[in-house]
Amino acid sequence: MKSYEVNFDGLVGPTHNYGGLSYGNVASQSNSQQSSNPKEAALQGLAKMKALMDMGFQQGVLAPQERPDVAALRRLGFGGTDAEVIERAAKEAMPLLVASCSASSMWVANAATVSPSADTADGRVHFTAANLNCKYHRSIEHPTTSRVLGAMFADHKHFAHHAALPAVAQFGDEGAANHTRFCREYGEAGVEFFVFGRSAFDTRYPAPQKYPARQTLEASQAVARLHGLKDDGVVYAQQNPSVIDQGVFHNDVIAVGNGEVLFYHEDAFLETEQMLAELQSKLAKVGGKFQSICVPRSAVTVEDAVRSYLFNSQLLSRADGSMLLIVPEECRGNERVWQYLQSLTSSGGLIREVKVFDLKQSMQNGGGPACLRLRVALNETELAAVNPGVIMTAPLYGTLTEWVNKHYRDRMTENDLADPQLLLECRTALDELTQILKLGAVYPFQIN
Ligand code: SUG
Repeated sequence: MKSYEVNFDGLVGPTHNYGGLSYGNVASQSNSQQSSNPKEAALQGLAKMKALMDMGFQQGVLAPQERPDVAALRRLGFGGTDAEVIERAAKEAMPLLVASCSASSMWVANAATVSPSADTADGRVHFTAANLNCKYHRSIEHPTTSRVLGAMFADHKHFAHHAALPAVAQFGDEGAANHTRFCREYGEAGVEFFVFGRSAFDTRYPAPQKYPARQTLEASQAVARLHGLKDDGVVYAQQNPSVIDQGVFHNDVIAVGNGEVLFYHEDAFLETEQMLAELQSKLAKVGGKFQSICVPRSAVTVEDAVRSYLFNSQLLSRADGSMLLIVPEECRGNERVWQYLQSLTSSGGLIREVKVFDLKQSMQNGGGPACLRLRVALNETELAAVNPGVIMTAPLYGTLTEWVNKHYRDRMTENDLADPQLLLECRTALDELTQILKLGAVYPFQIN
């Protein structure tokens, strides 16, 4: 049976703004308070989806969340009508209003961890929504994420959904941003690679000194258990704490994998040799031939990687077996990174082509091409069981572009978030979107 990696990209929501909310994420901190352009952000994301679809890849779309999140503000004690809740929050606790307005759900690599059916004990595709509890503005995403994923992958015969892990730092889980899967074919059993930043219970693992390590070993292990993965099909590795302290807040800022290939920076991990050997031997047990491409620090520094997002790229398999790298424009803007990419594609190796995308609006908050997509490996039968409303087609691209042009503002600053009109605009837009994507009622304002 045929199988695919389907990329579901997060549609940027109408409140996209630069709130400076993510300590440890260099771009988020350095662009704090700049004015954003939500319309441009959404159109840039849609253009990437359309381009991948046009190249023949399977592409889907994941809906944004309801923002401002009035229900979240109510839980923090702001009362009255919806307009009064926003007004009070703006007056008394602007940072909380900003957090409740973040469009951060666009980075759907953090929405969930997904294990394909070939790896799981019950032969279903498993999803665990990420609790994202390192940052308040992200910790409020998972209930709606679960409803949206449930509406997209509704058929329980093929899809199993798990609620987010306990919402405490010991089980900090950032989803697929710290998870990669190696396999020969997408539909065959593979090896799932979980990368963590620290251990919550075992003091032998070193932790970063400056910035938080968002993902714990214990969270990764819990997800592997929930999904029914075999010990032989899992490898755990620790991120190098010193790169977290340089702004590598997720592993997908320093490494990316696809098929049998891991593309990574020399400084990305601890115990790298041991980790590569384990990946090699476990992949061999399912018939695969593990390959790794290490980018030396002499060619690209960690700082270059963080600024250019070289590793936050999409590594895609083409029909002829070669691979294509989708990188952000910022890679072309960095001389060393661009030079490295030229030498990589001309070396006769597996990665033959680099395609550049302008995702500046998302990049300024620390979200590159890989952050914007959730990979779901599906066989033909499973793909047919996905809600067809969320699969990208030329007409859907046209409809969504029109929808963005009709509803989105082209400028947003902190002051705009307090505008009660914004809430109405967003709800009108999202109500229409659930009809376009055939999701049913998934947002708090549609349910309560
Ligand atoms: O969690 N930025 C996101 C970026 C997530 C990137 N995702 C992956 N690497 N997979 C984060 O730090 C910034 C929001 C703000 O500051 O307005 C933010 O949440």
